Amino acid sequence: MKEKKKAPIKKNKKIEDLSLNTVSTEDHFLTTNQGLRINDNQNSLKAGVRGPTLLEDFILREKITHFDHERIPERIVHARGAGAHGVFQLYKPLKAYTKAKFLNDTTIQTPVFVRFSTVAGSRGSTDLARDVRGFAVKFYTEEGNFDLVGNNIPVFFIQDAIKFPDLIHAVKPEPHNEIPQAASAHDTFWDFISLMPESMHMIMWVMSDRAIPRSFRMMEGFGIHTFRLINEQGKSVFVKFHFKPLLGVHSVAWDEAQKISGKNSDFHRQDLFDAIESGIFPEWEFGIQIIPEEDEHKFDFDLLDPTKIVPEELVPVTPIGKLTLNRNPDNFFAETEQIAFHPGHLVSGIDFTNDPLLQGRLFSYTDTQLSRLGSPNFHEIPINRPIAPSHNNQRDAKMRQTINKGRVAYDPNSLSFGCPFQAKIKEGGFASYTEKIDGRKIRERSPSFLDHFSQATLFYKSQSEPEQNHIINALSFELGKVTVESIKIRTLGLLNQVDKTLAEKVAKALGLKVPTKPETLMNHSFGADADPKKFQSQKGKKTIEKSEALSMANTLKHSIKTRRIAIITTDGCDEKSIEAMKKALTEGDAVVKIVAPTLGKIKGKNGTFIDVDESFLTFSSVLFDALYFPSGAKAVKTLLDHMEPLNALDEAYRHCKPIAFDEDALELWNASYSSKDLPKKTAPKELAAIGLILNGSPKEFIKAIAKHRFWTREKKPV
Ligand code: HDE
Repeated sequence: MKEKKKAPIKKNKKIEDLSLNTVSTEDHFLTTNQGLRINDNQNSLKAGVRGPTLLEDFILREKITHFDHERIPERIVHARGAGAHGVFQLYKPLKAYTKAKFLNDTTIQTPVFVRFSTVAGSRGSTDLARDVRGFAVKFYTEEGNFDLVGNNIPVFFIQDAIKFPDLIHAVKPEPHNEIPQAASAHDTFWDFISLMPESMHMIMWVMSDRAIPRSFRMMEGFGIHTFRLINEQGKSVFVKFHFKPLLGVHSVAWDEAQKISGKNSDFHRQDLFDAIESGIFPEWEFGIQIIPEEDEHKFDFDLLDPTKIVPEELVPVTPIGKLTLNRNPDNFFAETEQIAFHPGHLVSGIDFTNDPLLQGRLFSYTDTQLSRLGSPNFHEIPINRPIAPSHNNQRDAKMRQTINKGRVAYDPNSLSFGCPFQAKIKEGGFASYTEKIDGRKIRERSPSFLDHFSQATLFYKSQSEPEQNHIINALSFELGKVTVESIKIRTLGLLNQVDKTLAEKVAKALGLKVPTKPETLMNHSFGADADPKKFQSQKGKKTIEKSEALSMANTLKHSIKTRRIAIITTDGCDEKSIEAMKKALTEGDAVVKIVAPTLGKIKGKNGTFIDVDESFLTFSSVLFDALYFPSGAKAVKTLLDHMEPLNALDEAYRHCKPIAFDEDALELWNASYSSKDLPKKTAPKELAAIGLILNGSPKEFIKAIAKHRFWTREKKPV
């Protein structure tokens, strides 16, 4: 067999071009799966028009049998998700660090598919659960698929893969009654956590607003584990992967998240789909933190410990390229559901480290695809196929698509002249990094993993005051749902080691006291025969006190792109007041909707008809980022007669969103509960500083929307 010539990779090659299985519904007759044209798809074959259905009806049976098997097992974790196609474009070659071609050739646009997800909930659960979000990227590179299967939080709950089933069993609905769905606020989760001090850093993140993102498009992504990059000379450096969204990192309020779950449980999925359909493509900068081999032991934490970050103040994140999502899937099941990620899908130039969580994952993902997708041929499903040609001697198995020719399916062979050949390293052959390993077989945690608190404290201390308050409230909420007092007390003991004031505030909300001797109640993360003293969790020395990068208060706040703004009005509105605002907002690429008591059209005071997008029945303030009440005395009077406008106003105020009023609409502000929340004579300038624009100025409103939220309006926790 002659070696096939490599097909040149087209720029921005779409995955759909690679799929042999796309079927259009437009240009075909309806047929059976065997290609027989169907004449009647409305009636089954019966013995007489009122008689029994005949077993002979193969058309009916084929259709119903297929239907009966339409579901595949959902992912055991990350079941709920949404995805999109896109491209990765490198900024400049990384030759010094890696030989991976897609990280060296700036003329290539590497196709990608990204799937975002929640972790705990099942496939039909709400998008807005308090949870970690999956951020899994499949790079279809010329040298094979590279999957970066990460999350929107840079650390994880546990240090060793062997604890994963326990963690997931604890967070999933309790097995006796399958309650609660997609929520960590229950006994079993906190029971487990209260006995796992190593989870404290992650707990700070999941109790922060990072766990209730405004949009998938406004989340960071992290590879979490330390990986290796390997260059042509075989030299290795350690690397951490980051994605930073160009729209900044933004979240919603917890009360809002819970309400969105009822009003539109597909909120994130829809947000992603709509943004891509509207042509405002989500973008991230892909960045790396490089740590030379010689610096491996320079930190006060272990690079192999997945409960630790490498603070950006110690090792900056260098942007190396841009990830753009520019095409929605054509079919959710075929693409988003059937995509199969695996941290072990690697390309030459990237390699693993010995992080014990990563090592366990390397087993888990193929195993899970076998049970979920049903066959080792899952790589042949169009969304999983590499664009690099694949040749090997693997054969057969369920649902094999490839028709391998010839009689040779073994290596070495002479009958096929040795084909397919092994590739030399310089021909792109993958060779694992030849790390020196010299150790005893041992089931033990490395002592360098035992500082369970310093980075939890670093995270908490790095938050702004409102962010800290949100963490206190989230912990008080979650533990408030726990029914067993000893679990709450144990958790308070752990929190106390993160930050004393934090623990005291949560204890106060729970009506409890922080335990004085928490140490005796914990540290279960060692084996039965181990000496507990050797494995006591510790608080190590701090390298830095604060990290700006950890606080969302310091995120980008420059754009109103894709923010949703409701203009609430009705007949008698002032057309100019609407038009000027709408124009300014849409010029900034915001999404503007006219909301009125009923659908149809409203009539302005000058007789112009304006289309209504949402009625008071379908509208909810929690589905919008900001509200605008235009002028028009008659309209304002009607709005005051309805419950919804003032409810929406007060709700948006509570959720710290920008709200603008023009002239006559000030009457609505004055009638609101929110206006009474502020000192009577608060100057308009001070109000503008907390996102309340009373002069109808589009410019000021836009500035406020770009800031996203004005958390200082909130009441402080107990
Ligand atoms: Fe996963 N994880 N995981 N995980 N994970 C899965 O694979 C697993 C972990 C992550 O959109 C499963 O195809 C083990 C860390 C994402 O399809 C499964 C351990 C991180 C997704 C699995 C971890 C992740 C998964 C379920 C501990 C962040 C969704 C379905 C050793 C770096 C990918 C599937 C998608 C999915 C196992 C820990 C991220 C069961 C055993 C840490 C984003 O194989």
